[in-house]
Amino acid sequence: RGYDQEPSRNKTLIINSKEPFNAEPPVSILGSSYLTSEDNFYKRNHGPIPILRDPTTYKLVVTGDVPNPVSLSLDFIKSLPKYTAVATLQCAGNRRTEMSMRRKVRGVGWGAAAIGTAAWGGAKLSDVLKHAGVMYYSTATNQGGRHVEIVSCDFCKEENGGPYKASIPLLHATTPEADVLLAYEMNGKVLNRDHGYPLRIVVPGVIGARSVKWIESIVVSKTECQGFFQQKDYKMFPPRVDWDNIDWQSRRPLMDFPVQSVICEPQDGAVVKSGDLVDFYGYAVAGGGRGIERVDISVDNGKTWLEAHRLPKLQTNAYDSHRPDWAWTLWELKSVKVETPCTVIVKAVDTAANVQPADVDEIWNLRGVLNTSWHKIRIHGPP
Ligand code: MTE
Ligand code: MO
Repeated sequence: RGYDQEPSRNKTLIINSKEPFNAEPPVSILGSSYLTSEDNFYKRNHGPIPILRDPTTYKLVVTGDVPNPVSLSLDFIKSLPKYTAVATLQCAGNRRTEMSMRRKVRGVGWGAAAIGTAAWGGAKLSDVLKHAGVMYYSTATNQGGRHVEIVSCDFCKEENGGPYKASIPLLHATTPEADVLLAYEMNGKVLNRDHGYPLRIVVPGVIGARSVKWIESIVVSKTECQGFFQQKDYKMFPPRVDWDNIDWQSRRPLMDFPVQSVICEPQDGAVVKSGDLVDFYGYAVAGGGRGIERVDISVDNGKTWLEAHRLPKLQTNAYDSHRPDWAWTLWELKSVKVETPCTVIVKAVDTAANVQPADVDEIWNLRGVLNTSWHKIRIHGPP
C-alpha cells in the first residue's frame, strides 16, 4: 500500500517526514493548554495509515501462551468497564535535532514537540487479558518473566513490510494501577486514524514506541517481542558506540522515559530589549508515573537560578488515572528581567530527585534517543 489515502491534517504542523507522515506542532502551542488537541498532537508513523473498512467485523485476537485464546469485537471491548486516563505520550526521539547538532545521529529530526497530553478513554488491558484467562499476575501461577506483545496491521519497511509491534512485561500489563489502556477515545472523541483507530494501546509513563496503534492482536509469550522496534531500535547506547561496533543485543529496550523539561515560549532566537520583562512558559514531565518536584530557570546561562511556578494539573478527579503524574506539569515564570543577549536554561527535578544532564555530550547516542539535556534558548537584543 502507498500513501494515497492519508487523512487530512492541520496545516500548521511542522512536517519532519512526509511518507511516512511524521509531524509535530509549533512548540509554543504545547504550553498553551493542558490537553493537546488531536489536531496539534504529534504524529509518528513508520508506514501508511491503515484503513478499517468495516468496524462491525473488526476483531482483536488475544492469543499465545494463554489458557483461553479469544477473538473480541469492538462492541465487546466497549462493553467492558471504561476508564479515562490523562497521560502524556512522548517519542523517545523528542529533541533529536538538538542532539544531532552536537554530533550527527540517525533518525527523524524532531524538535521539542514530539510530545502531547490527551485524555485517553478505553478498556484496561488487564481486563481484556482476563477474558483470555490471564488472571492478575502472580508468582503462584508461575507467570513471572512473561511478556505481552501487541501487534498492529500497518506496513513498516523496517519490518520488511510487516506490521509494527512491541511488548511490555506481563506484570506491567496485568497491573490495573499501571492504567495500560486499549483506547478507542482521545479527548472524548472517537480515536482518529492518525492516532490508531479503532484501537491503540496507551502505556502511561513509557516511551511512545510501546503505545502501539491500530492493534490487531495481543500475544502472551515467554520472550519479549523480537520485532525491529523492540530489538534494533529504541535502545540507548553509550557515546562511544557507533554504527560499526553496535551490538543491539547488549542493551534492553527503553521503557520509562527520564525527566524532561522544555521552554515553549519565548522561542529560540526571540528579540527582546535589554532590561525588559519576559514571561516564560513550558512543560516538564517524568516517566514511570513520577511527578515534577521543581522547575528551575536561569536567564544568565546558569549563573543564577529562579524557580518556576508549576501550574495545577487538570482536575484529575474527573478521570480514572491512578496517578496524576502519568501526565506532564505545565509551568510559567512571569515578568523576569532579561539582559540581552542571553542564554535561558530550564531544568526539572522529578519526585524521585532525578535530574537532567547539563550537557548533551553526557547522553549522546547514535540513535538520538532520550535527549533530556538542559533545554537552552538564545534571546537576542534588537539589531
Ligand atoms: N504503532 C504503529 N502501529 N505504528 C507506528 O509507527 N509508532 C510508535 C507508536 N505506535 C507507531 C505505533 C511511536 S515511535 C510513537 S512515538 C507513538 O506511536 C506515536 O503516537 P502518535 O502518532 O499517536 O503521537
Ligand atoms: Mo517514537
